Amino acid sequence: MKHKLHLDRTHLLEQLKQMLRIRRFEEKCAELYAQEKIRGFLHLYIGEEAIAVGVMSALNAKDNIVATYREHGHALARGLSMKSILAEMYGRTNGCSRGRGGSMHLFDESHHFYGGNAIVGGGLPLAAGLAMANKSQAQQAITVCFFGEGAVAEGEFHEAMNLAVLWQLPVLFICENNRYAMGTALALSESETNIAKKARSYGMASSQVDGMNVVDVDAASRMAVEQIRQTNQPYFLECQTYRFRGHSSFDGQLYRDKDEVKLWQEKGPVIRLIHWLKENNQFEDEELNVIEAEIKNEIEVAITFAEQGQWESVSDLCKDVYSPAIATSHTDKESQDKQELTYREALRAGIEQSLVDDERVFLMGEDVGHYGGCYGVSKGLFERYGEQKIIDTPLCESGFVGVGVGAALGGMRPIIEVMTVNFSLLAMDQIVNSAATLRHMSGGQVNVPLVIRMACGAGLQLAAQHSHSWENFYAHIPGLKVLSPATHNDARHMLIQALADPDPVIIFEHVMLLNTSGEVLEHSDVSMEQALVRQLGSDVSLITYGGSLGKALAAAEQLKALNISAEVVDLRCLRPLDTKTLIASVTKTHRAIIIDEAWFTGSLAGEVSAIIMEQAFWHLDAPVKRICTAEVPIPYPSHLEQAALPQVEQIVIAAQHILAAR
Ligand SMILES: Cc1ncc(C[n+]2csc(CCOP(=O)(O)OP(=O)(O)O)c2C)c(N)n1
Repeated sequence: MKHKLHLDRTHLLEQLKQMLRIRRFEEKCAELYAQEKIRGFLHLYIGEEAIAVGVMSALNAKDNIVATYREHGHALARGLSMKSILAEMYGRTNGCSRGRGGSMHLFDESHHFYGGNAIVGGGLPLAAGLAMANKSQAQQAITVCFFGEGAVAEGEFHEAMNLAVLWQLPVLFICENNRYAMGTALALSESETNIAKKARSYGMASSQVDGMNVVDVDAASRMAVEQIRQTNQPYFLECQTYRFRGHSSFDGQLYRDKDEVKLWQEKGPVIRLIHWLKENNQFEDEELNVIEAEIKNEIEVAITFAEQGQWESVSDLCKDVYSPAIATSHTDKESQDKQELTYREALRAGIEQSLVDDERVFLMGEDVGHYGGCYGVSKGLFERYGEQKIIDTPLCESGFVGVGVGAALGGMRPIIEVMTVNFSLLAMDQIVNSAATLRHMSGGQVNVPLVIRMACGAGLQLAAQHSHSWENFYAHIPGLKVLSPATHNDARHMLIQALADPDPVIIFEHVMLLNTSGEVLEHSDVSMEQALVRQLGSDVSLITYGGSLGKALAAAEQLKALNISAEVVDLRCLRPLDTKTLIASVTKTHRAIIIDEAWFTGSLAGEVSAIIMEQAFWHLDAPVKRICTAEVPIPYPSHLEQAALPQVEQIVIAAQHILAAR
């Protein structure tokens, strides 16, 4: 690759200073770690400084950065203050992530520094998503993503490479190839050790550079950044480097010998630049002393700042898990026009309204476009709204959900469709480790206004890999909101409410509802987080959600004939749970049956039951009963599938049973 070297003396002295800042800062961090002032893992960047310094000097203030857990150097070179970085490592509220992230999660939105990601490979789709947001909003910014060569073995690496080229995203991928992923040498983990070549196989422009030479990294980065800005195509730069210290604070370095380390240290980036400057009569020892003194002073100031920082009060423990509540408006049901729609049509109407109302909204997923959606929900939308708004993705759940997370971070309002809940397991990393945590890890600086819709539930004889109810997995996670629209009206309106929410929302759409018809209002009449009593009753509360609501209502009807008055509570929002409504019902009826299509063990029904025990025990006249799916992967034959699932008859028998002693 041809690139012009930037050999201006002032610039080189600045590069040297920036590398030395990182070096001396991290040497001090190692000491502070030994003194137990810094805890957790500590991954030092020493030896690799030329990369962060070289790359950052090629960027503009508006460009985005996504880094890894070895990111002190990136943060310093990007311009985050040393004080705020050290305070973060101390866990204090004056830290750059308000003390919530620590060494591995440095954030600073004002510098477009989107973390510190401790999931190897996890940052790549996210960076592609930020780049997508930049591109959609016609910003000139690019996104730079740093990662180690260990990430190259991860699926998210390959998914991100493909998507970045396919969608022409302005991302600069910087692979910091320091030859070891913890203790595993590159040759032991990759069949092809030329990493730049892998990127080329995706059709991405790529090159290798000596990552121990800041002048080369600087020049290569400038060339790459210029090319990205001109072409809007991604670029891949493999920087060959070496870390002089262990992987982290707990590394005995048994996998490499001392001579090898010594050899690399001799060609280290700092020493090398100093030698070159001296050989070319550009540098006096006195100048080095001045730089070192300035850095020493900066470090002392940073230590004082960190040590004087406050610990967050325990009363604020759960701060920044969710954004502050937003005001929502609702229209009284009685004053509205109604229409009859299928559940599928109601979902589509919700998507369509959000596309029309908000230009930041787009729908993305496998086969949502040309095919019309796996379950036909988005049929016709591609023709009406075009490929910028209805985006077909390759089969890469982690990749496109991660892109959605990044795009949401970058100001878009993505609706991501995952074909079924079973496939969402492939995207768990991005949902749980990224979407649900970013707000908290950044100390509330960023939020992820993302909606993920997915089909769930059994009944179509789709057997053990397409039929499950795993709402409880997601309802377990702080940082997510989980909705289960059981009615046509909720199918129509919940999506719009979810998009207005600043936090990530998962919506479960039960496949057995898609073809059913029901009443839909013009406007939403109730908050998405509120449980609703769908039928009033006085003898027993049937508590349920999603695909089981119809069964509970049918059971209530049959119970009427048996002189049992059943109240039906539709939870609607599974996280946060509206405990007030369900407890009010149980304290009135004194009996509860929970109907949940998940398996018994670890189900949401178990959670609701525990809440009732804790909050309404003395109001109960009978033990709480759960009706869940049998503990078997959903079988294919219809009679076995139905035998596994909660049925109306079971609810009726259970109600009779617990009311027998009345
Ligand atoms: C998905 C995932 N798997 C495993 C780990 C544990 N882990 C942390 S760092 C690391 C090595 C990564 O090496 P590399 O990507 O080359 O980056 P480097 O540490 O050398 O900078 C491993 C295995 C992790 N954090 N994330």
